[in-house]
Amino acid sequence: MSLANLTPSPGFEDWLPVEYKDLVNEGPYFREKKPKVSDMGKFKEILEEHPMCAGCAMTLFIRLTFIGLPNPEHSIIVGTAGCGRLAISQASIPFIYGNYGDTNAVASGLKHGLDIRFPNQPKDVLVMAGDGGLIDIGFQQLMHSWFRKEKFTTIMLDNEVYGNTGGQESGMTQHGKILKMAPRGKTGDKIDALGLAKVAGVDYIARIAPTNPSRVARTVRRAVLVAREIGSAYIQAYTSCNIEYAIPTPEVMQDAFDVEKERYGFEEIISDRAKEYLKEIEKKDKKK
Ligand SMILES: Cc1ncc(C[n+]2csc(CCOP(=O)(O)OP(=O)(O)O)c2C)c(N)n1
Ligand code: SF4
Repeated sequence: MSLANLTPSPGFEDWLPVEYKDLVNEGPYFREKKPKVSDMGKFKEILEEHPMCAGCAMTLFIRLTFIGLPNPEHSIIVGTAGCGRLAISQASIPFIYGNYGDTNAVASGLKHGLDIRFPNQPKDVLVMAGDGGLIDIGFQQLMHSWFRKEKFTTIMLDNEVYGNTGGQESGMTQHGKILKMAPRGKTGDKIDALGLAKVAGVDYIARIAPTNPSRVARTVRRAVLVAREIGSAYIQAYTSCNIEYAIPTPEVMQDAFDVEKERYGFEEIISDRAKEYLKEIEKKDKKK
């Protein structure tokens, strides 16, 4: 979506809601200098309202993702069934609803189509889906998109449960966890999705919890830039489900800090060619 698409025709402006006008005038589209996380609250965000549970960490992570996009006006998100799409689909960025499990195949086709249709304008494709949608039902397509080195970013919203359907265990649930619909406790281990990404040759891999907003935005930016030029990118984000894990809303952030410290520390695994590329870009950014 370009700013030109969003800008209202003359005379029509008076009839539009103030939020819409704010987005066109103050939002992060086409600004010479992108707004920073520390400016949140001072500019119109791409996502502001959503119907997800109060205090859900996933929505915080999604908001930060949108701020981190290097080129929101030329980004497209592919999502699917699961909690995250409730917010992602409310954002003013094109959203494609893939069938559950199909996201990475849809994104592969979409990315190739966009490259043909817009040879002179890079379009950033991102998959944002839950752990169930990616590591269980979408596993085959996830892995094959990585093996094919498809140039898009996959973000796993890892709440370690099927949140949207009431608490079934997923491949990313920890061993032994008792959930509403896993009353005997999970028997298998949490799948090492980072390890799988590494084996598949993904060029940019990161594990992150939403404890440091600027780091989330920077990680998203790095992933998208690598996917634009080099190869696949994967971000695995701890985005707790306060409902299924019975985390009181005021303690959601404390839980994120605790889990980060225990087992979800920030980690980046970057291929040599992606490192070189990021070094160049970040050098140019600093000069600017
Ligand atoms: C093919 C298919 N199977 C099952 C479902 C039902 N379904 C909808 S959301 C969901 C679970 C979502 O869990 P996850 O992907 O982890 O996302 P979360 O809701 O936890 O964010 C399931 C099984 C579906 N929509 N389509
Ligand atoms: S069910 Fe869990 S993951 Fe889904 S919106 Fe509610 S708190 Fe967030």
